[in-house]
Amino acid sequence: MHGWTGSILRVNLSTKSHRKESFSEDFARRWVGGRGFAAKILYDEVPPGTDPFGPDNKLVVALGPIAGIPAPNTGKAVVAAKSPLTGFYGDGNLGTRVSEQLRKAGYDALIVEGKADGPTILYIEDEKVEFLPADEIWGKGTYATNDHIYGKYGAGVGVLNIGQGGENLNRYAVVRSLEGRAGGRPGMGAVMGSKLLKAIVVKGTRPIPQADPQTMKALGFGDLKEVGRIDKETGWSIQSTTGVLAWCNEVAGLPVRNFRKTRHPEAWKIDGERLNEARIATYGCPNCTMRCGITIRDREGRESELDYENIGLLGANLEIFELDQVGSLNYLCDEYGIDTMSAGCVLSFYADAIDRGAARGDFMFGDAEAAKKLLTMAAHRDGELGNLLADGSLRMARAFGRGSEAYAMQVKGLEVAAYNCKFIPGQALAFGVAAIGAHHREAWIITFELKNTTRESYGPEKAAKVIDLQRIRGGMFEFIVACRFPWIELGWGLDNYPKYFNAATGLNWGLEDMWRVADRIYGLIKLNYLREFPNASRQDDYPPAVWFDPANADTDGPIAGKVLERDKYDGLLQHYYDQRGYDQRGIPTRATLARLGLEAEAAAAEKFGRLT
Ligand code: PTT
Ligand code: SF4
Repeated sequence: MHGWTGSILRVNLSTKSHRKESFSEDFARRWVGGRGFAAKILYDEVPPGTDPFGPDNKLVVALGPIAGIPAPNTGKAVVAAKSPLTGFYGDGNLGTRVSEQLRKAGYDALIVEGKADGPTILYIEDEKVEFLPADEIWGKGTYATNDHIYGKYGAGVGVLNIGQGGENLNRYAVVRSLEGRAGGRPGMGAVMGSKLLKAIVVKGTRPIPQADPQTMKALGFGDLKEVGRIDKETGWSIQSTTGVLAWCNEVAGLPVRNFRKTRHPEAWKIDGERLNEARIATYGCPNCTMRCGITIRDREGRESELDYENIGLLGANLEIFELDQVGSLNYLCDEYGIDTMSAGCVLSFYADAIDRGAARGDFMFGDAEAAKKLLTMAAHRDGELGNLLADGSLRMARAFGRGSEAYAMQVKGLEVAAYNCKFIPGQALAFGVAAIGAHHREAWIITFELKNTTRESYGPEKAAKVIDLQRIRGGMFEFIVACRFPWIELGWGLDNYPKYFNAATGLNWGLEDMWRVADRIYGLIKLNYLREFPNASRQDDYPPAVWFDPANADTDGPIAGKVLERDKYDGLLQHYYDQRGYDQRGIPTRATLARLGLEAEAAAAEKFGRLT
């Protein structure tokens, strides 16, 4: 077997033991890596009903056959576990040197099980595995933790770590890496915290196995250069992801005031142009020539890295239009290691609930100083309110009652990304059917939808496009493990990826082979969902109810008077199910499961939920 190391490192924190396990070629071809490995491992090893914060939950860090090798944007890793936010499979993808270092250490994945008896740093160097005390840094934020680890192990190691959010089991705590990156929105950082695992440090010294290293080298280095050239030519990284903010405002797709409004006259104050003017430094993941991380000075004078999602949800959605204040909120999320997106939605929901009389309190939209205090309380589970905020908007809505669930901006418990879909049916569907809850990672159909079809359409072409994008974004990039930005932002050809994959593995795959693996992974995550929620229904694939509410329609602008229509959305959802081969509840049928080669997994699911 080429391209894979063929080994997984299994570590048990309770017994302080570890084992190197090999996997078969069949496993490698069926699941490839990253999200594929993680979904399969968690399906087989974490039974339904497992407490996400208990020692039986497992944290998986998984890489793919091109992760870490010099080719465009391969410095990424998938972190996954049963999510404490959504109650089923959850994952995220973050830039980190772990991608290269873990593979150099001889592993394609790491499984962490059990619970340590005290704060721990897991140190991995090739065959050596150590469980080191982390008392010195427990209670500290991610920046201080990073400094400590850098100081101790040198800047070249791969690191994943958590802040106070993860330690205190905030349900949307993320995992952070040294490159100023964060991942695992559905609480992967809290799973680390529940295991008293403060950080994972990885160092590898061996070459990453490749079938054809010469071709890979020529191809990879040449293409890295070319991607960098295209980025310069197009100027994409001048504003990076934040270029989209002004557009969202123009097309009435920006989240403003807990998604009540879709545009704001002051949005220009926090857009990509302003961000670039305020830039003090640029950061990127390893193996990247289009570095997209833009940092600014925040209100307190600290360096804070901002992307579109962060500005959209901590800025516009809270009606905070001072960039340095948005930078401060973003800095706190990074320091505490909590997801900026869920944090933004949680605070906007709280302000909205107070406004509508469902909750008590004096927090108001636009109040940046109060928002800072609330983020700190949420990260530390400080008092009753801190506890409530740390549990995410769905649990808050259930506690508030009074119909507030309608405007808790989440699907399956995961808060929505910064696209206001009150009249964007295809993107609303993309949130509804995303594998792990309302993430934009899998199907970002909004630009296609607004530029190439009619906005009003609920036709099968939109369901088809969502599936295409899921195969590419939620599938291929998540299991070969590479950043999708060269493709989506610079138009770097998708055909390049099978080339890298084949040079690494010696196989002869095309894109169709990739889509088959992608569909299998989607099918498996659905089975995982069914096992955890045997009463799964199509209602679970609906976006927030407020997007269907005529009382929430814009009063002026391009979509004045318009909202999503429930019966039409249901039709669009049915197109999606029909094209995927799913039943009326959104669960793959037996015939589909057989086509995907998931017979054994289906048999395991049937003990818990019905298949049709
Ligand atoms: C991702 C989600 C995103 S997606 C953003 S901004 W984006 C937020 N970033 C956060 C942050 O920062 N700090 C923090 N405390 N919380 C944060 N939460 C949010 O997390 C990310 C880039 C971006 S920037 C995007 S779109 C692309 N995402 C990719 C992906 O998902 N897969 C892939 N193969 N390639 C991708 N390339 C791009 O990577 P989650 P990152 Mg993160 C600081 O992981 O859980 O999926 O949430 O990954 O390394 O920070 O890079 O406008
Ligand atoms: Fe990382 Fe951005 Fe480069 Fe992607 S484009 S690898 S997210 S720096």
